[in-house]
Amino acid sequence: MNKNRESNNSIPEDHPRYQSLTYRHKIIEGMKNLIVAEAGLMAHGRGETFDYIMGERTNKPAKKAIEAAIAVFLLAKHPIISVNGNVAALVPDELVEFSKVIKAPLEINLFYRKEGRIEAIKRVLKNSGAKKLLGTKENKMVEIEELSSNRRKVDPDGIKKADLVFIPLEDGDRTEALKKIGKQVITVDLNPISRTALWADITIVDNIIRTLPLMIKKARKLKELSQDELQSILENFNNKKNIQESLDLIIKYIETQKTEAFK
Ligand code: PTJ
Repeated sequence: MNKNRESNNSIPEDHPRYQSLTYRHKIIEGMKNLIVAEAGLMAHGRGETFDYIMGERTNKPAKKAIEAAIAVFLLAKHPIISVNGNVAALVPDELVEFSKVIKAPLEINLFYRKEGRIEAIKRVLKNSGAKKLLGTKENKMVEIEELSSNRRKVDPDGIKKADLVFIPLEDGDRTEALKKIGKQVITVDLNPISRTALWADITIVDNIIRTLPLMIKKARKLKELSQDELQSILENFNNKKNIQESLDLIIKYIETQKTEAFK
């Protein structure tokens, strides 16, 4: 194989940051196709920064949070997966597969409701094999009063009636609102001190591109467990402590880089 072969997005496959640049390209393409909001580019950049200072790998606290998250999913009566533009652009196949394995529907829920975005996201998820999508019929939507952003518009058969809402890569105020109306919340957020990360019941501090495949694997495994066994996973999980462990890893990584990077 020609080591310098370029893929169709002009990124040489032997580039040391090939994977990161490929996902960056997906976000850019997604923005051109209306899947991703303009602000989604900045959100992605912020995520990259946190990923960088955690060594760009799924750390132990993230693995613990993934296990707890799957236990919560399997114990929930009406779980739902909320999909925004960035997630749809980065991991559409994995979203659809996870939805099938964990038996939770996908609901498109956007902060920036620009004309054509719902259709664009619907298209990408259908191409990945989604059969049923919630949040796509404007005249059917109801509102969550506690929320003033566009995210207040939800599907009555999805987020509205859910007891558990999975909100990966989320902006500030929704987690707080969802908690106030009694929902359980799971998030994936590379920023361990974002408002969403701090308010969620389970915070997976990791990159969604690594997390979702691991969640699918874990779901297949934990499906075999009894309700009591799932409960005991939760009893041994402390979200606050887990976030603090992620922060410790960042501190440790930077401390190490302080010497390693200059060798
Ligand atoms: O598609 P829309 O209209 O619903 O809008 C989606 C965005 C992401 C633009 C919107 O929700 C937003 O502005 O979000 P924020 O406030 O930028 O927060 C997104 C969070 O996700 C930040 O804390 C980022 O660090 C984090 N993040 C970004 N990329 C990743 C990530 N976390 C995990 N994996 C990533 N790949």
